[in-house]
Amino acid sequence: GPALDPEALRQRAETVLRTARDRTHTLTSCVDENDLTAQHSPLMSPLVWDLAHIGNQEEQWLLRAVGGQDALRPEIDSVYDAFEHPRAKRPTLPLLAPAEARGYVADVRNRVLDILERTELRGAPLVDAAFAFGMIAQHEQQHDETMLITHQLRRGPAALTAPPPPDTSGGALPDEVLVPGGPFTMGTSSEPWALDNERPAHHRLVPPFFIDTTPVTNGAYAHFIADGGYTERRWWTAEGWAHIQEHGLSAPLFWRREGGQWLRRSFGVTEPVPPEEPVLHVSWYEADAYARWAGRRLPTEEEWEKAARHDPESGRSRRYPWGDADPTPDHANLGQRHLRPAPAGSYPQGASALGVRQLIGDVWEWTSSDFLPYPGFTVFPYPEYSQVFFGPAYKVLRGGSFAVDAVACRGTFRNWDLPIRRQIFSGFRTARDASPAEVS
Ligand code: AVJ
Ligand code: FE
Repeated sequence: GPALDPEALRQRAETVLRTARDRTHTLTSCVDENDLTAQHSPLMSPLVWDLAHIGNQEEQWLLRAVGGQDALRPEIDSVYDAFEHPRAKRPTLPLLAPAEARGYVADVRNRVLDILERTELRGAPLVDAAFAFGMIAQHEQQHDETMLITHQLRRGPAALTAPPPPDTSGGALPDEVLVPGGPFTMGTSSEPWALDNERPAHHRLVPPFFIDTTPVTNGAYAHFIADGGYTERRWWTAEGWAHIQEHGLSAPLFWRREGGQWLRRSFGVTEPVPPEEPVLHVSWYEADAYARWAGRRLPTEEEWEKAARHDPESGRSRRYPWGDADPTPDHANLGQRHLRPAPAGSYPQGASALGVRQLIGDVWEWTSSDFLPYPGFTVFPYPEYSQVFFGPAYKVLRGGSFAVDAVACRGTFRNWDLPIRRQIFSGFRTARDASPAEVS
């Protein structure tokens, strides 16, 4: 954002750390001890693992690396190392019990706030502009989203509730928007808390294309299902087809057909699938098949970012679709204020320069692109954040969901996951090439 003076920067770092901790508290205090230590799905860690892992990462980066202090609990580093233990095995580890884990994260945080008070936030890359503090706030928020996924998978009555997002979708919108061809600036070299995979800023030449004005809705997705989408081989890649056969998939995760209508389970509540909301809990394979059925394709990652950031008047790339100002509740559905996406076409104030809606917040959007480094990429500060995942196994998702906090979301932010994943808050929009006649 705009360059902050040292005191404002310190205040901002403290605020984002506190916001993350409030959310962590909400997610870990609304269920009992059994629910914290149980494994609600083999896809996820016990909630109490995420809790202590949040504290352990904070200890490693802010207490040890920035503060230069000795380890508080060196013996637990390996228990909370995500690479040593797959999620399915984490319940068998000697985890800190809920009360111990709470005490540990609070102890780390108190020491970190002291360190923040006395660290000069300039001079070395890790502390410059409070980078490591911003990185750790983003890390905690990413695990808060992971814990929210665990809550969604959890059986039993609702533990979390939230009001629905406002419906600001009034008025007819065009189905698609033309994004003119030409160069644009992708990635960033100036966003202080951008993570390594978002860097550096570089030029890309993108041919003209059309992109959906809004994410694909449940109603549209239900047409795909009703039209035999899951039974016709021709819409699917070979891997996608094999995957849906092997697992017997015929609808998004959490959907169920009953009495001639689609129901879904959403945070402990079963409800009719709302046709106007963006579709949620689909894999890359499903998104890709839908797009082919619709006679379209997924956007590439660079197309998505150009649609989100390119201002055709100035030729520059914005921080967010609406401009450079940080998100407010009028711009986007972020931060777990709501537990669902807003109806397609909502958030007119969050539209891009070209009129594309809901690029930020609501649902993560699958792109057709593999997760790869940008030209000039350098690991910072550790290879296990991004570098070890680069390659064809992972597909890029963009834009964030209702479960993403603003600190971990911007026009350049990149997420990635396996193409089979659908417990994540994933949806998509579609695109197509623009023909020469449509461009002139
Ligand atoms: C960027 C969301 C894929 O949760 O696996 C958390 C973020 N990295 N701890 C993940 C992350 C290390 C990461 N994603
Ligand atoms: Fe982590």
